[in-house]
Amino acid sequence: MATKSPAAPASRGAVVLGPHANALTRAERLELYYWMRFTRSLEERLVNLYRQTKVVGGLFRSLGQEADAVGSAFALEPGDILSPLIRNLGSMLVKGATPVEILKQYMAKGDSPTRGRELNIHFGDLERGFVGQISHLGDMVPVMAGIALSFKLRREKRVVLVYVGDGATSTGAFHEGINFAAVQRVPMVVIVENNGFAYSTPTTTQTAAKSFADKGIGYGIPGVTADGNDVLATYEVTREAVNRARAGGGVTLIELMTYRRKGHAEHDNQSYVPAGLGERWAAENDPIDRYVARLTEEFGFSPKELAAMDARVQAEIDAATDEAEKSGVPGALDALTGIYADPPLEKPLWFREGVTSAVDAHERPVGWGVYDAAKGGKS
Ligand SMILES: Cc1ncc(C[n+]2csc(CCOP(=O)(O)OP(=O)(O)O)c2C)c(N)n1
Repeated sequence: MATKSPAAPASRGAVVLGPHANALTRAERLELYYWMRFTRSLEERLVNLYRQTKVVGGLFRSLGQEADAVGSAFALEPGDILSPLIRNLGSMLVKGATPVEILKQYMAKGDSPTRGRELNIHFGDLERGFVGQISHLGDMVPVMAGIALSFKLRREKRVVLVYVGDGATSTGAFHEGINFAAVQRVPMVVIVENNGFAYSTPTTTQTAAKSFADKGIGYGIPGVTADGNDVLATYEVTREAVNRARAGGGVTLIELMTYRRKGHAEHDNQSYVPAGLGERWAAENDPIDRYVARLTEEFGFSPKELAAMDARVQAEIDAATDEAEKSGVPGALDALTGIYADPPLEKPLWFREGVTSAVDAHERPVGWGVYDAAKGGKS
C-alpha cells in the first residue's frame, strides 16, 4: 500500500535491482545520470533567466521529480510515443527535445517550436515521439488511448506512455480515457505522478483511495506503485509495463511516489506546505543524490567521472543559452501564420491601413455605430 506522500519522505532502504535495471549497460547507467543532471541544470538556468525577466510566463519546475521523468521515458523504444506534462522536461529530453528548443520556448522566441505562441514545454514532435500537451488535466489520456488504438489497428508494435498528476486523476477525461484503453486492451502505460500536491491541494484531499494504483482494479488492469525518486526502480516498473503492452497485454497503471519540491510554478510561495517538509525531502530523498550514491558505491563510477559529466552538461547548457538568446521575438504579423489561408485571400490587417492609432479611427464597420457615453451609448 502506498504512503500518502505529503506526510514524510519515502524510506531510502537498499533496493534490489530487478531484471530490467540489472540488464542496463554501464553506458546506459551513466546516461540516466546525464539526463537527470541535465534536467535539473537546465531548469536552474531557466530560473536564472526567469529572474532576469527573459522567461515570459510561468516557469514550472520538476525539482525532485527528475528520476520519475527520466527513468520512465528511458524504458521506451525509439518508435514509442509519450505525452509529457509540465513536470516532464526530463522525459522530453530523453526523447530528443533539445535544450535550445526548450530555452527558446520559455523565452517566447520567434523561431521557437511554437514561434512564441505557447511557452514552457508545450510543443510536440511525433517523429521524435512526444506529443504536445493539452493543458486541461486528464485530457491526454483519451488522446493517447486513441494513438495506442491506431498502433493496435495497424498492428504496429509500438507503445504509448501518458503522464498524469494526482490532481488529473479526479477528472472525467482520465476516467473515460483509461476505461476505453483498458477495454480495448491498447498498448498503453499510464503513469500517475503522486507528488503530494495538485497546485495547493494535498493528495490526502484529492482522493479517498488508499493509493492511486488501487484504481487499476476498477478498470480491470494491473496497478503498481513504485519509488519515483529511485531512477532504477522507475525504469524497472515502466519497462515491465511497456514490454507487457507491446506483447498485447494491454494497459498498466503505475503510481510513482515522489514529491514536488517547488510550488506549482515559480511564482507560488508554497505557503500551504507544512514547514520543513520540502527541506526534508531535499535532504533525505533527493533522486540525484540517491543515484550518485548507487553509481559510486554499487556500480563503480568514480566521482571524477561524474564531475566530468556535470561539466559536459554545464557546457552544453551554456552553449544552448547563448544560441537561444540570439534569437529575436516573433514579428507581429506572425500571429496570423498558420491560422488563416496561406496565401491570404485578403491582405492581412487591411482594415488598419492608414490608421495610426485606435483613437484616430474605429476598427469596426461604420454600420455598428460607436459608443458615446454622453448619449447613453447611442451614436
Ligand atoms: C481540467 C483542469 N482543471 C484545472 C486546471 C488548472 N490546473 C493546472 S495544473 C493544476 C494542478 C495539477 O496537479 P497535478 O495533476 O497533481 O499535477 P502536478 O502539478 O502536481 O504535477 C491545476 C488545477 C487545468 N489545467 N485543467
